[in-house]
Amino acid sequence: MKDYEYLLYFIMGSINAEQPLDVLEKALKGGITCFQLREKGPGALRGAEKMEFALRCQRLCKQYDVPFFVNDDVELAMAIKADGVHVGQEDEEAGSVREKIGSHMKLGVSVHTVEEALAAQAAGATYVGMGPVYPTHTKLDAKPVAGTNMIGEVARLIPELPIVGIGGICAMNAAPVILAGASGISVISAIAAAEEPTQATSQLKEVLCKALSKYAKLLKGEKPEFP
Ligand code: FQP
Ligand code: MG
Repeated sequence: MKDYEYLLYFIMGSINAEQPLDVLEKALKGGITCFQLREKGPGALRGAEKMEFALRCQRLCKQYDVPFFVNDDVELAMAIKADGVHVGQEDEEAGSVREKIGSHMKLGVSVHTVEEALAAQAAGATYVGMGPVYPTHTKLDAKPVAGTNMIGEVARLIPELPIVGIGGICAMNAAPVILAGASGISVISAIAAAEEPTQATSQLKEVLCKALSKYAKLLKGEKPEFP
């Protein structure tokens, strides 16, 4: 079974927008289903300021009943009782994170191969992030563009493990990620850099919902009614 909690997964840090809390609230109003605080890069908050900002984001997410994840910082995630934490292959090892956070908190792990996906699942990952699906400017140390093929492979091999596609995804190119078997997509710029974040979010959501119903029909062997 897929878990559509990750259908529209917004990631942001304080440096990704001029008014980040305002953008987060607009994204929540527009219908994001999950949020990750990714506080890194030049000028990112640290220490007490980071914690304060995290708590504000968390409070907003609670108001909209949207799960709140922390990127990389396992200690912060535990200190503020986030819903989950996300780590990559260069961060703390997934198995040791799972041991620290216990069985209740959610764990996202970035993977780039089938082997990494299997290892992440064995280590206790709740979902995996896969990308960059398309070229991105937001992450300077991003790996080469992966497209959607690897998502399809992992989805077929581990159907019970939700996959989140990430990297360069926007309303125009989101559908193929879902049709490849991802449970959702993750965006930073498509919402944080939008002139109207609420509208950008609801537009993305509509594209995703349409792609999902098309995907469900394809799985059942029915002909979808829209292109
Ligand atoms: N997938 C996702 C998610 N979130 C992420 N932050 C990443 C992938 C990337 O450690 P990582 O994780 O490779 O880089 P960074 O810490 O710089 O983000 F699936 F949640 F969308
Ligand atoms: Mg990381």
